[in-house]
Amino acid sequence: MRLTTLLLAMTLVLPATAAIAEDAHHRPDTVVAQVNTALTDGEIRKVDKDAKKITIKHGPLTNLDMPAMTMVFQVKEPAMLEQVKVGDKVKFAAEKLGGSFTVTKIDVAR
Ligand SMILES: [Cu+2]
Repeated sequence: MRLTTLLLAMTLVLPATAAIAEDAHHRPDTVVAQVNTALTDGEIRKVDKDAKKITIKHGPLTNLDMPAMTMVFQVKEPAMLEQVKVGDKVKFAAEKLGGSFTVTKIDVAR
């Protein structure tokens, strides 16, 4: 009788506990995904195809903990240098790859 009561109690409690754990587990993932995919506003100041570098006046980069500034970035794909020209307003993402600040995604804002 006691065992039956215990099993019944577990059956009732476990699904609720699992649901809470699932919820708590998924929330941080969602936040990380939003930070990683967030694009920052920028304006192209210089494109150096030989050095595969690009100078961008950018807004705050929250994932890199960086305030707004003008700086030089590496580019992940050389083709990115063909997509933009000086003066273009862009939306871009940057990460620190191999110790260098690198543009990983860039779109011209239209
Ligand atoms: Cu910067």
